[in-house]
Amino acid sequence: MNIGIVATTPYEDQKPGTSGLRKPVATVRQFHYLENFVQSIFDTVGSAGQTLVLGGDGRYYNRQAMQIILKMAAANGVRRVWLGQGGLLSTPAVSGLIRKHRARGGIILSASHNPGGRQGDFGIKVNGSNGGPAPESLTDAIYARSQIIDCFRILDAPDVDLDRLGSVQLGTLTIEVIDPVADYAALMQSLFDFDLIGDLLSGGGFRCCVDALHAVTGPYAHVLLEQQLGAPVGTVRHGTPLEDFGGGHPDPNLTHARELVDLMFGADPPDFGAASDGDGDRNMILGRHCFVTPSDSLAILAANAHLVPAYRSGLAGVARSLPTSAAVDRVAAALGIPCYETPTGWKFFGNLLDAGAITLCGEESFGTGANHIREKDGLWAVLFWLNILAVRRQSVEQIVRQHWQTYGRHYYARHDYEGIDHERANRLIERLRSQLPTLPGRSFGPYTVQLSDDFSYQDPIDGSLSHQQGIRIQFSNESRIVFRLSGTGTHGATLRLYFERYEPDPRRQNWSASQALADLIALAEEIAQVRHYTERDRPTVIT
Ligand code: G16
Repeated sequence: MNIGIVATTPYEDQKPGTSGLRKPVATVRQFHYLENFVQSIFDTVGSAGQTLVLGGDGRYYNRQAMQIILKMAAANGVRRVWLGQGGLLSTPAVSGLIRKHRARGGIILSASHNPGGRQGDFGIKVNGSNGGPAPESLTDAIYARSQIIDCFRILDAPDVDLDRLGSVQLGTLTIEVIDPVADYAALMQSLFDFDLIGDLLSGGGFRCCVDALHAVTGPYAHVLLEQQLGAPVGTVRHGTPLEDFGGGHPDPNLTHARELVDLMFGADPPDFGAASDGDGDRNMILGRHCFVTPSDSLAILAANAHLVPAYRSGLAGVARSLPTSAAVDRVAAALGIPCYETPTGWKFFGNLLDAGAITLCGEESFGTGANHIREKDGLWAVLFWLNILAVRRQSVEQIVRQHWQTYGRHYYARHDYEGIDHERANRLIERLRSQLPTLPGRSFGPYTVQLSDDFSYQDPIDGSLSHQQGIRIQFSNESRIVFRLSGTGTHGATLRLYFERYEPDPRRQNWSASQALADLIALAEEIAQVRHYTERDRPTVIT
């Protein structure tokens, strides 16, 4: 088998965003586009003699891209690749495998919650040796390399059988094709009380529905919930991964997981409902006629962590991203543990987790996780909730309402304006930035601006600085509006507006979020002229 050294020319648009390189399939399939980026990864991390983990969410082009990457890994001197059978591995499973095998890192082929299929998106995420998303310093270096690349290395070899378990040799590279679920399932068993959850799920009185949205969590959920925990077959819906996610949008929120939402808000719903995204790192939690916001979910997990074997001895600390509500801050204060506020992006939790400064962390974007791996983890959150329900034997709604009574309710909503004009989106942000110094002290009805800035973060562990991470306008009555541009969209710009209002009085905790936040939503319009700049009269998605 010969190693080919193939001349190439750079593509300008290979800068990774919030979560790796994410592009339309048509872009990734351009001549040498994938090869250029993968060679830039190998050149930057130093691949010779290394062990890597390779997986993907099964979306269109997953298998073809796997073959190219394996042949390039062989030509670049990689020693061993742990590969999920069929090219499948969820993002949390990759993180766990990197840690288990002390690998140099991993490559995950996924555009996460973005649609798949021929017309959809494709993505390449790079993870480091701690199992977490590559920090900005590494993705910047990969990008810099991609801008000067002039050749890539690839082995001239037949395709690898991705479906047969066992070792395969590709030149000097050993490929271990493994069951994608087994190691992850063992890790979950080490964290949760499977006997207790099993009693709940198999007892007959409790009904549960997990919608895998035809994405990667299907095989994991079938094994964990139905085979190991004894939930009835049929508990997991849409559990077969499809290249186009069955034409759906694998994003677990109130808009895109519509079928599950209709079930949970319909007549005689199950007791518990959950969904995950394309690559299995996000989660949405529902009860009967009850949606748990991701911010509340994080706070409730933290407040109930002592009920779960892995966290029985307490939490070192917690962290949330800037736009996530401060619900978890109140739990941390009550527990007497630190709470960190980071920019959006899971990579910012990595140092805190590695240093042992935090145990749990989460984001408003349906991501929750802990120190067992270095990615957010959809099924872990589902099992955590089931463990709590199995101990407390209350409904999801009772648990949420009791939480609000104890800590107060953080009304919360996110408005997304997707596919808007880049230039207009930037102008909105620039205009807001120029207003920031003039806002503190100004009153808008009962809302007086206490603080307004463009969030900067200094990593408490390595001191690195990240600027312009989101514009926050904080009011004296503990309300907040945050504006930021998404780092994961692939068509035009996506503007996100986050609204939060704190209500400690249990008698005023029964409004809908849209009622409770109406004033703040109007205020955002007044301050930022959202309709004018987005040329839209309403958001594309509200969560
Ligand atoms: C990625 C990151 C998340 C982050 C999200 C934000 O999620 O892993 O940590 O919260 O992007 O996206 P945006 O910049 O669009 O608001 P994922 O699930 O797409 O990998």
